[in-house]
Amino acid sequence: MKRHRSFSLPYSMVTPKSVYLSRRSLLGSLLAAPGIAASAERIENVRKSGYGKGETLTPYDAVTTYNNFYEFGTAKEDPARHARQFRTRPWTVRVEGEALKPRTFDVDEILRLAPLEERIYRLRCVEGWSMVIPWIGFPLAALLKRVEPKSSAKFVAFETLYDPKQMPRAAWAGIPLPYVEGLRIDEAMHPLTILSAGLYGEVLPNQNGAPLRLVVPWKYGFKSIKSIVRIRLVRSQPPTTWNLANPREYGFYSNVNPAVDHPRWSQKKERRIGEFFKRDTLLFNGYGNEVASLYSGMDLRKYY
Ligand SMILES: Nc1nc2c(c(=O)[nH]1)N[C@H]1C(S)=C(S)[C@@H](COP(=O)(O)O)O[C@H]1N2
Ligand SMILES: [Mo]
Repeated sequence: MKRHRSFSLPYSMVTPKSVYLSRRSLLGSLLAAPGIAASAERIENVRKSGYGKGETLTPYDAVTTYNNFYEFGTAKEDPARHARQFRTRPWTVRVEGEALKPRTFDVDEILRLAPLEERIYRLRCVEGWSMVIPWIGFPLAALLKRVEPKSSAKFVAFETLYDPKQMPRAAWAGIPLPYVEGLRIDEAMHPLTILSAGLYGEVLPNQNGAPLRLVVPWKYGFKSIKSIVRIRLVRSQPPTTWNLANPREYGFYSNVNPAVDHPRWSQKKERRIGEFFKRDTLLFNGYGNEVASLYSGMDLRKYY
């Protein structure tokens, strides 16, 4: 499952940023060569948070070359190769539905709504691997509050851009597109739930979901939808891509739970990318102190 790749020096480390940016378009085709990582701009004014302090980070190279982003291909190395030319500006996000002030935001306006924080979160993929990633982001609640949700808003539905012209491999994704995801309103408003625009101090690489993706650390990775263009406050539980693709294997909640096996494999253990021995998978991915109360009284085998 794990691929070993040679480390490539971020281009921005060897070239002044101004030169790098002006050459960027000329370099487009060169950077499209496999194995050359186009490094992104640094994000300024990010405050550290306490989340994940002391945890060993998954190397940048693994975080940015071992990805799931089926719109750009289904192999782990596909998104890093095939999302290079993906256009993430201009970019707008429509926030609508059961809200008093629905509206369309420019992504750069969204990034100024709340202070940006670095948060080190564990990400556990349903496939059985995990990573530790220093995200840059802010609570999703900060954006949702801007449109003033009505009390009728019980769930939140998210949608990824679907542009077959920019995503020629999407036809072979094997899942319905556009990619859609959903959260219950209390999950969406939870302080652990963030929108991320960066990682490792830099603007989010396209393959990781630029310009804006969700990160929900106590749920399997597929809930963390990438490259969001639409967020809808809704009255009832919205459809989600993996549940549509295979409802027996992927439920709406998809909380990390070592006691509930995937129908085709155990979820008791996981491989932290970069480590040799497997680790025990933790209930709610280890975030139970913060989120277990959201599910009190719910049968987590039924609501998987
Ligand atoms: N639009 C979209 N979002 C997506 C996916 C996808 O295929 N398309 N894959 C999901 C899965 S299965 C995982 S594990 C995470 C991976 O995030 P990462 O590549 O940044 O580690 O993104 C999730 N978000
Ligand atoms: Mo995943």
